[in-house]
Amino acid sequence: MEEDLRRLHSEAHEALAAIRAPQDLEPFRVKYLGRKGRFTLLMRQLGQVSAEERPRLGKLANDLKVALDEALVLKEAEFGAGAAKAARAGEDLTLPGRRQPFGRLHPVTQVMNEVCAIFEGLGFAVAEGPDVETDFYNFEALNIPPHHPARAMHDTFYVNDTLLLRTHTSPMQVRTMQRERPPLRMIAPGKVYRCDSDITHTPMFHQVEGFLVDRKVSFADLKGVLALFIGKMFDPKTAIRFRPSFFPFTEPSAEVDIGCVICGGSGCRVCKHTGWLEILGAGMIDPEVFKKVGYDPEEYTGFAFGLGIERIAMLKFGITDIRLFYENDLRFLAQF
Ligand code: 2NL
Repeated sequence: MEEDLRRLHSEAHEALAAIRAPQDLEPFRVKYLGRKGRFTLLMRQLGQVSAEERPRLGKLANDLKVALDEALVLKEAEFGAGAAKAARAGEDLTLPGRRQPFGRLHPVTQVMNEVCAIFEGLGFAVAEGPDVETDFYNFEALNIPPHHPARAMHDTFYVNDTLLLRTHTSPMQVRTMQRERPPLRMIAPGKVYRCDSDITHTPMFHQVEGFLVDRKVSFADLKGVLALFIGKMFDPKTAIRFRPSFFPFTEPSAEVDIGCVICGGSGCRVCKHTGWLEILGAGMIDPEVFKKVGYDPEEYTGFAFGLGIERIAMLKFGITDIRLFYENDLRFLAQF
């Protein structure tokens, strides 16, 4: 019996040492250590051994079995964690892994980050705020009283009588002026909402508004800051022109055009053969706005501007339909 045990033990260890592939481990375990395995069957014969021999042989059999169990565990570890289990399930761990596709930032996010980085580089702070606003912050404080025609122009989504989805990010600038004193320079990036939808409008789009307030701020400061921004955002040699315009919250007001980035000014479909593209609106903050936030318009002046991110992204990337940004088609999004 003792000899049988020792022979089986050394045979099993040799067989284990010869194993080269993880899928051979499980047949080995069944053959030697399974319920009907050779070691198990031999141990059952202990019942026939004489009573004085039984304790010693019983202990020997058990020690040899434990040693074989441990050797099997070590062998499994040699093939790597879980390899033996995977092999039993018919998986091949030598196959190369499936690659995770790389993601990227949405083109609107890319342009948004770029715009913010340029103004942050000029020392502007960044302020974000809620999409649902009060009538006061979105309209009243910006010199747009009830029944003003500009309200109809903004195609507002109302939540109830006093709450609405902000139509621009100016509310954050109003809050900042209420809370702090000049000198101030800040940009407000974020989502804005207008009930409008066609190839150049979506009901939600992104805007960056900015403003600067101090003593003796002039229109020349506005021109300087915007020229710097446009030079960094587009080609540094891009032509710029200011056209007189009107906003209830600025006086004087201007719309800013750049030389067409598509045709270089000679005229094409994108610039409607004018050679110019409108990229933002701006102006000197109206004294009425300063009064709403408790600033003395005799003491302070300031400029403000607003630009649509989707519009800039369309010009930069040559996209003709704004709705492509929001269809989540990876064939489109993966190009940026
Ligand atoms: C446009 C025009 C503009 C402003 C936004 C502003 C904000 C305050 C006071 C005065 Cl708190 N003005 N913002 C000024 C001029 C133009 O946006 O076309 N945006 C897409």
